[in-house]
Amino acid sequence: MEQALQTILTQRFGTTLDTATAQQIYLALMLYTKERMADLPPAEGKRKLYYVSAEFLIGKLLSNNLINLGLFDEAEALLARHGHDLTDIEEAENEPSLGNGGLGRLAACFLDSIASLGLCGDGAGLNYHEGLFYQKLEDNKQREYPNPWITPESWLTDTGVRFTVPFEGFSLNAVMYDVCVPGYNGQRNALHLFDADTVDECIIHDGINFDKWDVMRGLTLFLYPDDSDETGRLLRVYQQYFLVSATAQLILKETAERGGDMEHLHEYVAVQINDTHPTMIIPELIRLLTERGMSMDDAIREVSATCAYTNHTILAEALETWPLDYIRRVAPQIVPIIEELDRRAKALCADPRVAILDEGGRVHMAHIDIHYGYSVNGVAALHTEILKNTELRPFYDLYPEKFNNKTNGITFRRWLLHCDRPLAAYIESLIGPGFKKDAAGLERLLSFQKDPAVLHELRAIKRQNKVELARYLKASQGIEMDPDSVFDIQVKRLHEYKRQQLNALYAAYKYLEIKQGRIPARPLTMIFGAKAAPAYTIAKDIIHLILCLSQLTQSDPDVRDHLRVVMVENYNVSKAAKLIPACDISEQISLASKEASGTGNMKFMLNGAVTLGTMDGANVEIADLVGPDNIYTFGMDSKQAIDLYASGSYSPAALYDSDEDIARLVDFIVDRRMLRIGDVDCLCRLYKEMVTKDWFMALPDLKDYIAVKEKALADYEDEAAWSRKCLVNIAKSGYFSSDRTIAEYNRDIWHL
Ligand code: 26V
Repeated sequence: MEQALQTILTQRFGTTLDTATAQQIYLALMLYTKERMADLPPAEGKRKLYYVSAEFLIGKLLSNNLINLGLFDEAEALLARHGHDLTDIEEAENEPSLGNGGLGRLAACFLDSIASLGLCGDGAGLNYHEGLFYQKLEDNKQREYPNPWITPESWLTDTGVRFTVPFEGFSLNAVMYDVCVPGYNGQRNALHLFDADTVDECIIHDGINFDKWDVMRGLTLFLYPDDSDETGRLLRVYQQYFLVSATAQLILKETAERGGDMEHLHEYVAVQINDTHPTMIIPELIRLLTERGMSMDDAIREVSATCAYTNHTILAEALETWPLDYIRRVAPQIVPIIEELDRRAKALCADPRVAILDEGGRVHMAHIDIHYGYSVNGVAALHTEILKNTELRPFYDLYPEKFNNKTNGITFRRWLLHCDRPLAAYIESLIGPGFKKDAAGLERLLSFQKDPAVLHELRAIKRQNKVELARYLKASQGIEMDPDSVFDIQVKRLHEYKRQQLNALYAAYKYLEIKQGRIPARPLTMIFGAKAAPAYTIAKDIIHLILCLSQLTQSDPDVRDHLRVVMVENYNVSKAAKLIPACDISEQISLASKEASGTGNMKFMLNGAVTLGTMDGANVEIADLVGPDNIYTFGMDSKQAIDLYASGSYSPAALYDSDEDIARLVDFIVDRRMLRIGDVDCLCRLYKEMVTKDWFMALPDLKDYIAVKEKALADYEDEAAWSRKCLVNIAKSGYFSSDRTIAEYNRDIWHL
């Protein structure tokens, strides 16, 4: 490695390992790693998986790739000999933000596990030049900026493969870039990212604005362009069709090259449709097969035996429907196929709840997937039950055999071995290296539950991680944090159902307690990180609320030594890797039934944080695994929440009027101390929303939340008992390895 890096540095920059800049060393390491990955044999198999997704939140790749190649330690030691720290070198890498949150990160973890299990399966997505926006916090508000990440040399390799994607009135050239996905066991797969060669960043102006009519130049600029107007929504349809048309062409090309027989496509190909964004791959594959001479009946049968669908949400507003007219304007060639699929579905079942085309002319994307796919899965046990019994009940009655659960998972390579090296090394010293290949082996840690030296060391590692995080946030955002305070962390996309507002109301509670002289035993640091969709007003108001609380607590000498509220700017994968190992309390407080799974909850658990959460998503499975002593749960359960919605009887105003404790905290949003700091319109709008709508029912759970959080903070003071909870959480987290999840997908769905 030394010789190879030295050669690259000399040839490219006329420099040496001793004198090169971090940027130059990063580039040399990246090029070297790319070469090593190209040496790996590609995974092979008769049936090949295509994991099709609008998002792949892969994060920075250098360390992850080095770990999977088994080269990390060598690289680290080599750099150290030349006076460099691999962590600093990593800072030189741009982070691609090709996802919003859990759904995209899940896809990235899955690619890692598919390759590590030696399965033959590639990802297919889009090469967004700016990804999701870059978030800056200015004047206590979120502002959006472009987030470019592609440099002349990057992990992307132009494959030379091109497909023509036909749109109404014009066509675009889909350029296929590959990102290599090395498995932990020495095989490789690929992530194919399609791009339009006409895209042009120059059309971006004033933050993240651009002319959304200009499809040719704007197609793959951003992930989720603002869809608050029709042009934005149409652009989403253009993006989706571009993705699926290129992917479908790739599938047929590769299948032919592998000697596959199109008449039996499903024997050679499995397509996993990640949420409904790639749903049009179903009519597109049917179109391409019929174009090649297959009958409509045969094409529908083959495609239905090839495609499987994963549902990631029950939120009605997130279940995609597109006007058929939009699809006609973008890709009219698939409209007759969608109409045919709809006719057949209606002939099978007259129930309008399972129709593909509704009376308003909208296409229900998930309905295409369920009728014309062979598997429908939810992403956590509770979520799948809700799909079967409530949200997709009529479909479950029609096709009970299609429904199955695949509880999400995370790759332990990134979320333990890479992000918390001291903890991983300590675990290895206790139980040996077996857990790195088989995460279930972590259970062996349970035998140390009563070992005071182990419990003490776990606490020491956590403290050191908190010191590192404090140092990082001081350097990056000028934030002071006390590593001896409790680090309570809620990092995830901003959405009302995730209830960051509930956590913010706790901050108001704590502030008022401290002002009244009730000083906590130990200071508390409440850390938030979240991006809000640019057009989601209330979400941005919640960010504003948190930032105002941050300024208020920080500027009050009575409070700042006991309570600190911190908002991390531009929360992303690499920040997650710094935050999660430093966490004491993991906030997973969604309204029960609304968080399909959550995957942050798993990452925190694996890194020895204790969950404070509702009985929602995978929290339910975490609670089952660790037992009631090792998790803090509160609030309504999913049945209560679903029933309360169904009864239509919830009135936040009535609760506010009848409970002065709740009223006092909600009122604090518009307290004069807050209005002095913040934007009156934003705070008043949020206050009004909480009192009159509170659609995700934060107020009924507020008092229980406060009580349980107080209990957790009190328990933290018993060092050994708390450390034991951390240990049990780590030991029981093996179930949430994405290797387990992927093995189940393969066993039950893909059969690769
Ligand atoms: C999408 C949208 C789009 C429009 C407005 C509001 C809204 C709200 C939520 C969503 C979520 C889309 C799907 C998604 O990202 N689901 C997440 O998938 C993760 C991986 O399975 C899972 O862990 C999270 O619980 C789930 O929210």
